[in-house]
Amino acid sequence: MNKVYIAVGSNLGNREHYLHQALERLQGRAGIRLLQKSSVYETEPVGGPPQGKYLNAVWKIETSLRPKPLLELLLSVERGLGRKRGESNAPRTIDLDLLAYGDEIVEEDGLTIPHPRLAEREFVLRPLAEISPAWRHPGLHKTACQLLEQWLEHPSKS
Ligand code: PH2
Ligand code: MG
Ligand code: MG
Repeated sequence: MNKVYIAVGSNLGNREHYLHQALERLQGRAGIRLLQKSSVYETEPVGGPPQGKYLNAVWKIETSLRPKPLLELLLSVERGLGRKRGESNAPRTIDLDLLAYGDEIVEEDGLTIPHPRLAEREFVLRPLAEISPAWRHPGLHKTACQLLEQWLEHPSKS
């Protein structure tokens, strides 16, 4: 079984409802088990057009699905919850990003793991460091805690 981190975000409509529904739908699938979830953080939007605040969280799951089928599942849950794809960084009902998959490094078309902007995003690093401070980024060789400290010393806004 593989340990996977998923970053979730919502800033459109009933945000709590979308987070809750996304978790229900993922947990309802064979081959997925929730191990841990972070607190829910309300965060200022980073990038994109003017838009409302986000709710963000990170979930740790255990899964038998390989990265590509897991990504397809995340995208199908997003679609099922009314996610429309258009302009990048536009407001969304739900965003489910595959942050990390065990300590694998994956670079395929449409899929980069760990998530390429993980270390630049406070809204990801805070919930990740809350549940797994000692998790180590397999490419940057730093823990979630160290990445958050690094971000706080040199905040980036991407
Ligand atoms: N997601 C983005 C862009 N900006 N800002 C916040 N606060 N939270 C997000 O989840 C987020 C964002 C692209 O996926
Ligand atoms: Mg995202
Ligand atoms: Mg996404």
